[in-house]
Amino acid sequence: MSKTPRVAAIHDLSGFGRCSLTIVIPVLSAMGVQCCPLPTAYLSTHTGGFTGNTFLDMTDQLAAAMAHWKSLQLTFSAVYTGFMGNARQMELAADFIRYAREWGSLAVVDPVMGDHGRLYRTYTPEMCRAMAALAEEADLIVPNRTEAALLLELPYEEASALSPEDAVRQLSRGGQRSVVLTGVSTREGGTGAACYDRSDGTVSFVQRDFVGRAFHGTGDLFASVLTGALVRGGSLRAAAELAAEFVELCAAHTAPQDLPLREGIDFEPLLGQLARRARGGKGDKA
Ligand code: PXL
Repeated sequence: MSKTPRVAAIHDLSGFGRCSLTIVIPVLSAMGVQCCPLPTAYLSTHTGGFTGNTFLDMTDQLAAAMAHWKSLQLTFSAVYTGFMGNARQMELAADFIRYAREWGSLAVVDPVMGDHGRLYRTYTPEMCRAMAALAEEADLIVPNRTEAALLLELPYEEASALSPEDAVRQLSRGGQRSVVLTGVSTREGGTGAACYDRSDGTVSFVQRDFVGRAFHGTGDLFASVLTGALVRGGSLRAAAELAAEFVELCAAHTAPQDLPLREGIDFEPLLGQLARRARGGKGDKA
């Protein structure tokens, strides 16, 4: 049996713009983790800053691929979900998590729905309700502040006024799931995350410099590194540290290039560094 951790990744594939599977696959691979994609949709570009993108809904393929994998009794270290095309896909993802959990799999749900106080263009209220139901299945959720408000069913301003500690505790639903809330700033010029670890009930913070601008794809980059570090045996806090550090590194590399924001965060040249950090450095016990 291979010792390489294996992750089932349920996200969209956007051809241009750097997000979801074009981040998840290279990041997990660089970290020494086998990524098995279950694409929810193919889009020519992501939906942030581009108009006229194509959208091929892959719900039927998703259901068929999951059924095939179940028939093969495939096992995974984690199921990691992100951007969904419709509410049905979230039900399928929840069902797949329940299957994989029987074999000991961790469920990481990035409840991708929006950012900066606004829903992504393709998300409907019905999809947000389905995402909340999917998040019920999670061992760990990784919302940004917009998604936290949606999960807490609070107006954005009200949710943002909660202290990060209160927010993650409320999002944990009485300690049922771990939470890494992103977009948390604890000092001037800083950004990072608040982490609620359900294994010991503690809240901790990771904080790095906010460099440049809010590049597209940073949420996917953060959650992918986090997931990779966790399945390699790191603690939640160490995994969040590594994720925040790598996002900062990539932001510092991207900022001076002055690329259009919609082209995303220029992480590819830094994957070698991530691979070295994942193998030996802080953020990973393996
Ligand atoms: O990064 C989140 C994301 C993922 N997938 C698609 C998106 C977005 C955000 O805009 O449009 C297709």
